[in-house]
Amino acid sequence: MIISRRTLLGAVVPVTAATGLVAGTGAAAGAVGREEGAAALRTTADGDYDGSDLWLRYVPVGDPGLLRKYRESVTAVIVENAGRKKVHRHTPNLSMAPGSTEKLVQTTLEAARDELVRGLGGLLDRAVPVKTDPGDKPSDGAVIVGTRDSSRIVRQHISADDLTSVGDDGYLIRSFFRGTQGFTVIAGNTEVGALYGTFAFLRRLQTHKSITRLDISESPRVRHRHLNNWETVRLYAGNNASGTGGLNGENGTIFNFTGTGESAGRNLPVILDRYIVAARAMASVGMNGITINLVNADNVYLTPEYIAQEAALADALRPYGIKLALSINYTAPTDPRFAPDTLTNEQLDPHGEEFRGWWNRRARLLQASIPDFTGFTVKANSEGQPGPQDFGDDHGDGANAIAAAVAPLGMKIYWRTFVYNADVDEDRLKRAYLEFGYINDERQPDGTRGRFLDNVFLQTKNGPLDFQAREPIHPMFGRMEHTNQALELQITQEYTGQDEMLCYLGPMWEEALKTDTYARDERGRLLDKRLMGHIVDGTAQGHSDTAIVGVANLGNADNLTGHHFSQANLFAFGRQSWDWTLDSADIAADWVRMTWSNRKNVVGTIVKMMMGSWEALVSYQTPFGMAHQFRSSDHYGPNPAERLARDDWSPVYYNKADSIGLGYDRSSTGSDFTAQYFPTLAARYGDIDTVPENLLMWFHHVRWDRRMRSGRIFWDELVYRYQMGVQYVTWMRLTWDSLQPSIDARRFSEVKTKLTIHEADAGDWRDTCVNYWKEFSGRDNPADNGPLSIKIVVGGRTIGAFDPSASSYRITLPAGASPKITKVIPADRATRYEILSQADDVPGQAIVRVAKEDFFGPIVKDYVFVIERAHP
Ligand code: BDP
Repeated sequence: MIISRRTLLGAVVPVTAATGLVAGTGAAAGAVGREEGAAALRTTADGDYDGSDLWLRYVPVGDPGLLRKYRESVTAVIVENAGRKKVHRHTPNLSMAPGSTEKLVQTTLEAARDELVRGLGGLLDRAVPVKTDPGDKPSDGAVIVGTRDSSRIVRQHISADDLTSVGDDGYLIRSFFRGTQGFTVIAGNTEVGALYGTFAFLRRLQTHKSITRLDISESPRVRHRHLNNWETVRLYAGNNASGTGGLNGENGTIFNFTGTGESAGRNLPVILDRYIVAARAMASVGMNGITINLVNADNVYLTPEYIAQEAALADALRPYGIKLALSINYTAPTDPRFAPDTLTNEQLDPHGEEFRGWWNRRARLLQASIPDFTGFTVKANSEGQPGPQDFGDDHGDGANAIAAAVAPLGMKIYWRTFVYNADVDEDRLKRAYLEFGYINDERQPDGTRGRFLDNVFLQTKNGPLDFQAREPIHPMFGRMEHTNQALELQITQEYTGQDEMLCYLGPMWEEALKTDTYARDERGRLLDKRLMGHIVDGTAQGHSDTAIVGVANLGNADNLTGHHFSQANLFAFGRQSWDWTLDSADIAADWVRMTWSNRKNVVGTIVKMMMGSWEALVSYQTPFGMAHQFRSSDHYGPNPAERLARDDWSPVYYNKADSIGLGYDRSSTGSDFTAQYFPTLAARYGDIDTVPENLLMWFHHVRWDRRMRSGRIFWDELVYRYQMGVQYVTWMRLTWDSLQPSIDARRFSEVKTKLTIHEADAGDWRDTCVNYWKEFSGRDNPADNGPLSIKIVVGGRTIGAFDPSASSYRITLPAGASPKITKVIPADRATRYEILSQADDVPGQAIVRVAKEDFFGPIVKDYVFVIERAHP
């Protein structure tokens, strides 16, 4: 039976594994019988914990020795003048909803102080007193937070020069200890910097790191670290299982603008706990902005009624250093909702005063209530959204018009490059550069190059298509040297398993950010710093204004992200947008320690699950550079045969399956998209012999019988790769079961349920795709040569040709032959196997578990043999 997300929708799932057995982390470890539902019976004190604190849970430090040390080093919190620098508050009646546990603060230092009180109190399992006046000398064990302006101790111990180096958002954390006697200073140039330092300090305790000899100096590599919150689509964290809907008249969004019925009265300016939790979580990893609405923007967000609600939200987020922005629609000025201040289509001339004046007035209206409002995100001439091209103007004209209108207000325009007008080129991947590149190159009257204004960012997805699980980098990175460029990543898992599949995206972003663009300067010399991350952080080409944007996954579900493991993607996005050079495995380890447990085996096991999860998803969905095979209805499951009204929305357009092979030729013999890359990459990707195999079908039509680097032919390797993806998910499911004693009950069983669905749906991807490819290749599934292929000896006969995609195998024995498996012969010598059960008699069943460590992690397959007697 296939238990799929579509048939289940959130219900509790019965176990599917025929075995009911659980493996240890070593995959083929000993079997322990366990019944479904046992997790629910094993309630611990926090067994019902729902994940609503994200990674800011602050459970007591479990290791007694460490707890003692921490308690010695931290005995008091000192925040001088915490209440002095009140942030702007527009909304007089801002209030927490009745019964809230979070609270509103009015200064950033109050937020820092309260976080320390909460965090240290939880971690040290005892209250830590707060002092406002340190006296002459800080007491031993004091943790002092502030700026040179707010705190005398900071002034005495941290020089202005030292602080200068960390800029506006950075911080220093220094220990002034002699043995166990001494204190800790956390300082920033701004209160927000000090807040970031506070969270970094708490993170050290949460992850059981030392806190005594600290000399930490941190500052972000990228200036604007923003979320784009798509509040109505691709949101998999609404508290209603039917998708993005919410309960009690709420929609699924994290922020409630439209509550009616039972939820009426909970609209902003009523602040719900989750707003503050999200703000704390964002600040804890250094995010400093949020565009609160979908890129297919609804103009309602620009109406006075909505602006009043936005102002209230901005008030609540402001102490945490988070600034608001909005997505807008290019033709908003014509919307009758703005009457009498509306324009006609004729007045939408980007060079004219009317259009610019309108945007300036709207932006001033916003700024009057939200003084630190940062600007607009614009999706124009993309997927039916209007834009300058509808009126004979280009993206440069449109972006510059709105940018010029808001520049005097200090605001910026994030103009998206996700455009793909079919008239521009047959190959969708080429279109963005064709529409934007020439504007970047254009010589200006003053002799400089590039027409986009300084307060325009071109916001570009990491890959040239659309957030697929593996894409090559977008060729515009490095090519837009006269333009500010923002990188857009998708945190919400539209194409990476939504809220059902465990898929940690840190390694994917790391792969993209650390890809060498081989960018050259105008004289053709390779740049020194030219990884995608260097382009994005401005060091490659000397840009000082820089941005990374994450399409967010926050909803109103109890755990805010739908899948408990999707919290990790939000966390990783924050960490990587602060410092893209970080190692995604280290980030995962921090998150696991903060979210699940600090026990060594738990950390190691969960990190291992996370680290292979993305490559596994690539393998069972779109291996070897296959692109977009999603069914159009929901972008969750597969439909490789789908042909839609638009060619470039259709899986068939991307797979180009035929009797010769599979994949899209974008080399010079095909669409020549590869020519958009710098020469080194163009050559590497353009040649089927040098392109990395994991990008193969992005660039080439691959013959079914092509010899792969493994020695196998493409068809065999392709099928095995689909199988390996599923086999990894099997390993994750079994491994998660082994963690039951260490994980609180509710979250354990919720993840377990999802992994069961995940495994079934991964199998669906494999089977749907492979069966469809078979119609073109005319080949059968390979059997005896895969990573987990086996033959068995039963009743003296060697039997093989077991297709690893199958869930069970029928074996017919001659009369008199014993049903015992006497030998298992794996194809790959690195494979381990275990006979989990044997048939004593016929008809009967035997199970052989086969496992190995492959390039992205452990893979497991249970061969279930149904053994029968031949009828005479
Ligand atoms: C696609 C989504 C669509 C978005 C679009 C975008 O399916 O909902 O509107 O991206 O980025 O992936 O604008």
